[in-house]
Amino acid sequence: MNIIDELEWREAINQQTDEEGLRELIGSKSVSLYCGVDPTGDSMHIGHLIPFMMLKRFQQAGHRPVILIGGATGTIGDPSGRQSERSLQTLEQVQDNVNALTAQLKKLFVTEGDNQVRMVNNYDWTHQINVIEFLRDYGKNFNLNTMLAKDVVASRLEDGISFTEFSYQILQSLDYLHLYKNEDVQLQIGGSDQWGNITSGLDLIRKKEGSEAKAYGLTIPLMLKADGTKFGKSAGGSIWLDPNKTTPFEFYQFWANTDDRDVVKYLKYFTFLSKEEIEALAQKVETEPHKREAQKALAEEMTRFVHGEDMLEQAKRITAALFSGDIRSLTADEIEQGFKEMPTFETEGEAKNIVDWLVDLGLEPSKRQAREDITKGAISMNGEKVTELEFIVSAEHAIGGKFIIIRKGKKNYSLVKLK
Ligand code: 485
Repeated sequence: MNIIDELEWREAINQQTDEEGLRELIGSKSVSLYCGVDPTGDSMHIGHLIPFMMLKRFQQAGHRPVILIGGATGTIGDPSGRQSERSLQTLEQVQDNVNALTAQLKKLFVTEGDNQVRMVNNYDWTHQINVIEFLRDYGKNFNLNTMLAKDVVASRLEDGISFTEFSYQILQSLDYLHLYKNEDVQLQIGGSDQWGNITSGLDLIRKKEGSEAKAYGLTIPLMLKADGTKFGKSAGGSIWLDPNKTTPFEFYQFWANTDDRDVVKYLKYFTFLSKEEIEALAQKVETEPHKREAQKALAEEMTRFVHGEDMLEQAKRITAALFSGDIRSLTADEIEQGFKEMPTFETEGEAKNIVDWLVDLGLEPSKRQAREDITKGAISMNGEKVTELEFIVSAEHAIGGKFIIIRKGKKNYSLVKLK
């Protein structure tokens, strides 16, 4: 299967500027292609990942990816997909974000020794362009009517858009021209919101390099969920790639909780599993959905890709421990990850009778209720039932000196932190 057929099978193509032309080009040689991202934050989320994974698919098919970090465009801010003007970030903020995103992307896509992914920063060729050069050499090639007609701009005209954001499309166009001339790049990809910017770059290339210039654009569809809610968010917000923002365990859980109606779509769209592997998993969703094998495969593939094998193992251990109640096998760090979203209580850690301890912390409403729950075996501490009313809780019970896990009933977990 060639790469375009594969992307079609994966339902990963939204629009193309010249379907036949691109097929021909891709079939004839190893093509350089690029995707850019702006340093508007210090981490990417899973929505950003998709176009970069596409780059990797192209790479696996023998093509040559370029990742662009928008050190220049990030100081302006892309108006695409936004209803209102952005506030400017300071230049220091942008630089910090450039560093953070560069490290994140390098970790995922630039492998030591086999350094085939080129990373570039548009600040390098943009910062020295002066205003006269900008207006004479580039501005002349942009037709105001065409610029105004771009969805992004048109949708903002009523409420207003600054000249700064309006000009964003020119900067991104300069990038494509620069990469076309200097890095042999002939294809730009991005999310569907990037269509206007990509086609604007192609217009510039044709004007400056001649109408025969072989350059193309391809966008990737927005991921929609079967239940109509926005993809890529959990109760806690975006799913970040930075493990300090979204822990590997939370990341794993996000994918493991995918709806049956979405899981095959995600396997195609996000993972590097083959058509045969995905078809076999799709079968499992039909015949034994309760086993959730497709979800497990998705969660494993994604967590391994973003966080590595060790973090995947950790996420699975936490998941298994929460399921079986065998909390003692977890380290303090694993508990912190696994119980981040659960009710948390704090104590000084002085030795105390279990009944008083539960009531004082607010884990039980009354001593009577506490005694009843303990006697009927409904209370576990760190995975072990506490049935003695005389039991004394102390700092010694804290895992790693930090945490005590209380389970009430089957799956009512609370985290008690020692101050
Ligand atoms: O030459 C370029 C300069 C900047 C950009 C691309 C090429 C970044 C682009 N304008 C942009 O804003 N991208 C978004 C971002 O940076 O957050 C998102 C897109 C999304 C997808 C993702 O980047 O909204 O569709 O392309 C990688």
